Amino acid sequence: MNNLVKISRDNDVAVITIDNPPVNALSPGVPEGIWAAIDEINGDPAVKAAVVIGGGRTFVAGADIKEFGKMTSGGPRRSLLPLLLRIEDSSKPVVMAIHGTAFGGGLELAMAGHYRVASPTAQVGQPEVKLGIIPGAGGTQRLPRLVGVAKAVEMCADGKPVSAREAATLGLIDRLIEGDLLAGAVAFAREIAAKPAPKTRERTEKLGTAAENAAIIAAARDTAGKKQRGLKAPLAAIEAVESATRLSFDEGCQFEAKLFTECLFSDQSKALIHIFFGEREVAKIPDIPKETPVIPVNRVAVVGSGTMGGGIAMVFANAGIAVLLKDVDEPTLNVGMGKIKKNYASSVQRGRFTQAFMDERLQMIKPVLNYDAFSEVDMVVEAVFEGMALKKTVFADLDRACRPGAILASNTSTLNIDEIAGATSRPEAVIGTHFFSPANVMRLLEIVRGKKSSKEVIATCMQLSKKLGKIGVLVGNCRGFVGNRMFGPYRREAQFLIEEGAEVEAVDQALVEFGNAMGPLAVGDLAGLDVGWRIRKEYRHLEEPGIRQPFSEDRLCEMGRYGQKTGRGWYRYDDNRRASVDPEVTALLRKWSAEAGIPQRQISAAEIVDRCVYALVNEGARILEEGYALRAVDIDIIYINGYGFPAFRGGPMWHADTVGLQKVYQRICEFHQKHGELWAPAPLLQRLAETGKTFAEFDKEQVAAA
Ligand code: 3H9
Repeated sequence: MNNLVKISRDNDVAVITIDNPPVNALSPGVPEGIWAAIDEINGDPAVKAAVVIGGGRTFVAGADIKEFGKMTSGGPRRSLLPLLLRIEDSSKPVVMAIHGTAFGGGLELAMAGHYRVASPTAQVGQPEVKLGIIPGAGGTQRLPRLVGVAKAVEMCADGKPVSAREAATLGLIDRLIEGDLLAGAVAFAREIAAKPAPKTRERTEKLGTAAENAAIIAAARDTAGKKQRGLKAPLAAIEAVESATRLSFDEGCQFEAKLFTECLFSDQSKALIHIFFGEREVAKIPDIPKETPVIPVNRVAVVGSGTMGGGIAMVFANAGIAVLLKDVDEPTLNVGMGKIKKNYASSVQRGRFTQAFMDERLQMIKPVLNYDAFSEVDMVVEAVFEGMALKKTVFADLDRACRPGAILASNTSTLNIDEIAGATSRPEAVIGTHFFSPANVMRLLEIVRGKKSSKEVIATCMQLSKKLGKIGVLVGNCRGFVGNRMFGPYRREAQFLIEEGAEVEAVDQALVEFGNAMGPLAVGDLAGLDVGWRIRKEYRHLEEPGIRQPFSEDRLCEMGRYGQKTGRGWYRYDDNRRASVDPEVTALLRKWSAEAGIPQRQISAAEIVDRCVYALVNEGARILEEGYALRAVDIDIIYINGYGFPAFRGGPMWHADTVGLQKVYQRICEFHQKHGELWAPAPLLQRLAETGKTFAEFDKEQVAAA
C-alpha cells in the first residue's frame, strides 16, 4: 500500500480507503495501492470480505484527467484493465461503497467489485464522452452486463450521470444505504461473505438478442448524430458497447482499448479536456485570493421585467433566492410575470420541472412597483432598456434605496460600467453581470469588473454564478466586453462575404458545418437585427472614414426587416418561425453590391469559415493583450457557453492553436492585404506566431507571472 490507499480492519472485514483528494482520481499510485491491498486481503485468512470506499467527499471521480495530456505527449500508457481483473478474481468478495460520485474509471472500478452499495445521494456515470473519449477500462463491456444494452448505450454515449436510486433499480447498485455508508457496507460485506462472489464479466443475461440490439444501436446512432452533431466519441462509445453483444469480454476490452486510444489522441479530446480544466480555471482570479470574504446573497431585486429581467428573476428563484421584480407600471409588470409563468409552464410540460417546483419558484418572485423594499435586499440586478441615461437614473435611485453593502449590478451588454457606477456614491459596489438570452437557459455569465468594483463584490459574483448554475467569467470594461466585442468583427465578416457574392444560407451553412450551433446571419435574425443597428447608429461617429463598413444589414433594418420578430430579416419566416431563403434579399444584395462596385465572386466554405472565425481570433488576441480577458481560455469558455461555438474545437483561441498560429497569422495577413485595415493583425498574434508559441503557452506564462 501507500499513502493514497490505506487498509484497516473491522474484525473480519477489511476496509480499503482511497485517499487522493480532492476527488480520489486514479492518479499514479492509486491503482498500485489498490492492487497491493487486494493482494494483502487475499493473503490474510482472517479477512472474509473487503469494502472499498473513498475518503473525503466522494468515491472515485475517474481516471486522473491530467495524465491524459502526458500520455498524448509521449508519456507511458497506463491501463487499468489488469487491476480490475485482479479485483474481480479476488478470492475474497469485494464490496464497493459509493458516495459522492463514481464517474468514468471510478464506475469501472466499482463494476469490477462483486457488489456495490451506495448512499442515496450518490451519482454514477460514464461521462468520458464529455472529454472526447470513451470508457477505457472495460466500462463499455461491464456496464451492459449490469444494466442492459439500451441503458449502457445511453449512459456511455450521452455521458449523463444517473442517481444512486435509479442505479439501484437498474441493477447497478445492490443496496442503498441510508445513514453511515461505511457501517452499512461492512454489515453488507458480512452478509455476503460466505456466498459465491458474482463476477460482472461472466454475466450475459442482460446482453439481449441480436435483433433487439440492432434496433437499440441504430436508434442511438441516430440520436447521437442529431444531438451531438460533429462529435466522434459518442459514436465510438456506441460502437464499443455494441461490441459487448458480439465479442467475448476480453475481445470487447481490446476493441474498446483501440477506440479509446483513437479518441484520446484526437483533436476533439484535447479540445474538450482543455475546456474541462478551463471551466475550472476561469474561477481563479490572480489578484483575488480564495479567502476573499463574500457577501451573503439571500434576497435580491431585479429592475426591469422584460425578457432579460424576467429570465434573470427565474435564475435566482431556481437557485432558491427570493426576488423582488420591479417595473414602472402594473400592465408592464403583468406582462413580465405572465411571460415568467408561461416559461415555467412550458418547462413543466416538457417534464423539466414538476408543477410543485413551478409553484414554489413563482412564490419566490414578488412583483413590485417601487423601491420601498429594496432596503432589504443584498443585491440588485438592473435589466432595463439599454441606454446610458436611463441606466444612470436607475442607479441613482438604487443608491438611495439600497442598504450600504448591497451589490448593485447591471446587466448591460455594451455600456460603460464605470460611467454607470459614477451615478452612485458607491462605485465599489457596482459591477456588471451580463447574462445571455434566454437568461434561464444560457450558462454564461460575463462578470464585468469596473475600475472601482471591490474584491468582495467580484468574489461574491464569481461564487454566486456557480450557485446560479452559471459559469462566471471575469472580463474588463471595454465596449461589448469580451463576447460582444468579438462578435462584432465576426458578424461584420459574414456581411462582407454576402456583399462579395456569397449566398446567405451558404455563409450560415459553412459555420454550422464547422460546428457552430447557428450561422451568424440566422443568429442576427433570432436576436433581432434592429438591436445591432441601434447600437451601430449610436457609435457611427467613432467609425474611421475610408474604412470599409458592411451596409446590408442596416439596409434590411431600414426596410423594417428586423428578423424573426417581423417575419423577415436575412431569411423569410413562416408562422412557426421556420426560415426559408428569401429571393427578394438575394436580388437586393446583388443590386446593392453592384451599386457599391463590389466585384462578385464564388466564395468557398473554407474561406467563409476562415474569415469569420479568424476575425474572432484576431479580436480575441487584441482583447487578451489589452487585458480585458485574463486568459485565452477565458475567451474560449465565453464563446462555448454564450455563443454556440463548438466545444469540440475548444473555443476560438484553442482552435487557432490547433490550426497553428503561424498559419492563422499568414491567413490574416492575406486578408489584411485584400480587405484592408480592419484586418490589421493583432500584435500579440503576430508575436506568438513569429516566436512559434501558442495562446495556451501565453496563458501558462501569465499564470506563472501572477
Ligand atoms: C476516465 O475516467 C477514463 C476511464 O475510462 C479510464 C481510462 C483508462 N482528474 O469539478 P470540481 C479536479 S476519464 C483530475 O471543481 P466539484 C478539478 O480540476 C474521467 N482532476 O469539483 C478541480 O481542480 P482545481 C472521467 C480532477 O465538486 C478539483 O478536482 N471522470 C478530476 O464541482 C475539484 O473539481 C470525469 O469526467 C479528474 N478526474 O465536482 C469526472 N475531476 O480545484 C470529472 C476533478 O485545481 N469531474 N478534478 O480546479 C467532475 O465531473 C467533477 O469534478 C466532480 C466534482 C463532479 C467529480
